[in-house]
Amino acid sequence: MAYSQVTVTEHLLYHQQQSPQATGRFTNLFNDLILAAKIISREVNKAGLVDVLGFTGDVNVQGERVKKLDEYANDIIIHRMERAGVLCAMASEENAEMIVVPDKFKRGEYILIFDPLDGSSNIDVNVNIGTIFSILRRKSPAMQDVTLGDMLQAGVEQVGAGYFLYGTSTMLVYTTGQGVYGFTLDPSVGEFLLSHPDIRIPEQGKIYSVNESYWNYWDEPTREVVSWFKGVDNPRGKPHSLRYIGSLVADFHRTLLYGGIFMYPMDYRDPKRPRGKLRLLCEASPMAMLAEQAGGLATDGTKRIMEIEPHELHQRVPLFVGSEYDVRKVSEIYRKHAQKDGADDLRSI
Ligand code: AFP
Repeated sequence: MAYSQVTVTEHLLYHQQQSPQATGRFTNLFNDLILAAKIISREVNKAGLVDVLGFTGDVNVQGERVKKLDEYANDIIIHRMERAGVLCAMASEENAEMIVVPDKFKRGEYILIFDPLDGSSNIDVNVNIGTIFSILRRKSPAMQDVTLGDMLQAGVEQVGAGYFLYGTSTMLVYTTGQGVYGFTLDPSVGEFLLSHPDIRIPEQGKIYSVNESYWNYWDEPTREVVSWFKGVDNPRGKPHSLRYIGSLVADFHRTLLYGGIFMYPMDYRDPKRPRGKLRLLCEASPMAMLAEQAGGLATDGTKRIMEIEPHELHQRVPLFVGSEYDVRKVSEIYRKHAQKDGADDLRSI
């Protein structure tokens, strides 16, 4: 069968058959999520035509102004997924607390963590946005109430991760730990068709992606990292090109296909509270799983993103993700500074 004729459902069923313990519940989860994304995609595509643009005036848990389409996407996913019969709980970037599937619906063992419409500040200018998701299996016994502890799992525990990209075409890119696959929505038949089988991220890239306006908020090691990508001291002998959309799904998608690195480092906007912006559970962890499954890497500068143990639902983390060579370079520079700082500390004793 030619790639372009394989639907995402066929692809999921094929992988389900490869696993003797599979019950089909995971495939059901995916199918419901796909339906929610198709509805969001339809609304995003006509965003300029109907009265869904503009701010609602509300503020979400991250202190950002919420747009109508964010709310719409959030509501659609929650509505569909609580009825899927396979989830026990969800967490959304838009909700402060975890969302337990109500008693009136059948519950299952899976947990869905998602960012319903990432990059929403780009909606008004018709730039790509997306839905990011991470799928976990609950740790506590099914007879007990699901707890926050069930949500706070390191990235290595994810059983699936991916994103929907609403762009020039709508795409689904996902992994269940057996490689990364990309599907493009064919609007004429309403199906996601396999368009990018077994995506591999190039070992070294030519592009770096970072919001460089924060230069004055960065520490010395971070400035050295970014300077390295602008420099010529690399196997190509040329500076990396800069590309930054400001929508993680779009910047990550380009990085996955073309290689290079996406960075959102820790900054010192508030010197007392240095922090990254991106959320560990609904942004960094799923992107890290995709990157690793495609042969790339993801780090916070010192630790592998996939191994970071979360301690709160909306925890933020610095993120460096992309081609293996480029991400290793980042870790190398941070390590060099950490060793130097350690030596300086020793000298000052
Ligand atoms: P919005 O959803 O508010 O547009 O934020 C998008 C985002 O979380 C992520 O998609 C981008 O990579 C990042 O923020 C961009 O942040 P900066 O504007 O600080 O560069």
